[in-house]
Amino acid sequence: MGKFINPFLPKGAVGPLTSSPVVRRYAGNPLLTAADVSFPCNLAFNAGVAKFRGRYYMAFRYDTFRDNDRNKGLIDSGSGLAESDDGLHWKAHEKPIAFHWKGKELGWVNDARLTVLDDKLYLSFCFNSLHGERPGFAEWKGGDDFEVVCLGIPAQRNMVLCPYKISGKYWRMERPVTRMYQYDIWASYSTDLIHWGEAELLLGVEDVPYATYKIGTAAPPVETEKGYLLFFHSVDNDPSREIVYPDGAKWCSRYTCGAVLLDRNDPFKILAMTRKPLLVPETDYETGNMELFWRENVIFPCGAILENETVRLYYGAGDYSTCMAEIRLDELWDEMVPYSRKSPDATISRNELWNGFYGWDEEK
Ligand code: BMA
Repeated sequence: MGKFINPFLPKGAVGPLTSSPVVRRYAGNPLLTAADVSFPCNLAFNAGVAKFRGRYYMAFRYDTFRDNDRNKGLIDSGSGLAESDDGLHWKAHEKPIAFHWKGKELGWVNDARLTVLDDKLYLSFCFNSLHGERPGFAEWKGGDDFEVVCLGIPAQRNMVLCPYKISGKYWRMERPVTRMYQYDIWASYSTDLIHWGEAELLLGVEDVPYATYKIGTAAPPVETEKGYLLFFHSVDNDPSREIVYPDGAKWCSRYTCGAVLLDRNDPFKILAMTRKPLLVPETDYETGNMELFWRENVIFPCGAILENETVRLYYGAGDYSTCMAEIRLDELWDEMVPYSRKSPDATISRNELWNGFYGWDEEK
């Protein structure tokens, strides 16, 4: 029997990172800030984006501070729609989105991803309930109204409905809060969008060299001739980066972005991965400004649109604004190396468990 090497042992600090030269930030960044929104809010970021029936739609997250003062904390968060003819110039709707669920309206619904599926526009989200953060997705009914289709159980963010079927089944990604401090990407299938199952691990933190803490689906996967292209966010923590905010909160995370290529017929099979991050917080609108930003060193992509062999990646910057960067597909392929997941699935045999999981393995 081969020796089991525990892939989950904590990693050391990742150290300095830089964005890949194949990523070109849009010169007009940021695309959207709270100043472009007419209803009260202070931050407009983490926006899902999709092209639906020839028009571009964006569902951005808005956050509102008590008395417009970041030092007094948040009193509201939600989502708003914006529309565009070209994906660059956006006009925000005058009202926030209303999420209807069984006769009530859900609150604090944010971090939207937009998915076009069966010629309908769906919005995947996370919302706060009295029993913790719950994910779900909703169908657009026109205007600012979305009808919730399905909710997940708590302790999850980054549920993302996929825009394609695999062997006739719908699929979605999820990101449960697992193993204390490492949060991985999972996926599951459904035949009716309501009942979900056959869940398995899609990508683990241990697979991403620049993640030490958590990863999550960024945008709904993009179909290419080589397979499904899945962008993910990746978080590493480093105490040497610690920022202490005026309210005493501490922050030492950095959010970067990478990508994996998934097999078209079996998305659980990873064909290739960017072993270095594509996008790393570097510009002043990403690395931060204590007066302006909510969180420094964050880029959080939620939308990817492929047009003319170029991906437009829409991302939240500094938990403050919505930005965009472009990546040409041919250049992206050069950044990706063949890869298969370290841990084939999230199970462990009895032998492996006793030999390695609790840290007794001699190769530790
Ligand atoms: C994550 C989410 C995102 C946010 C990020 C950085 O946990 O809450 O909405 O952009 O943290 O603060």
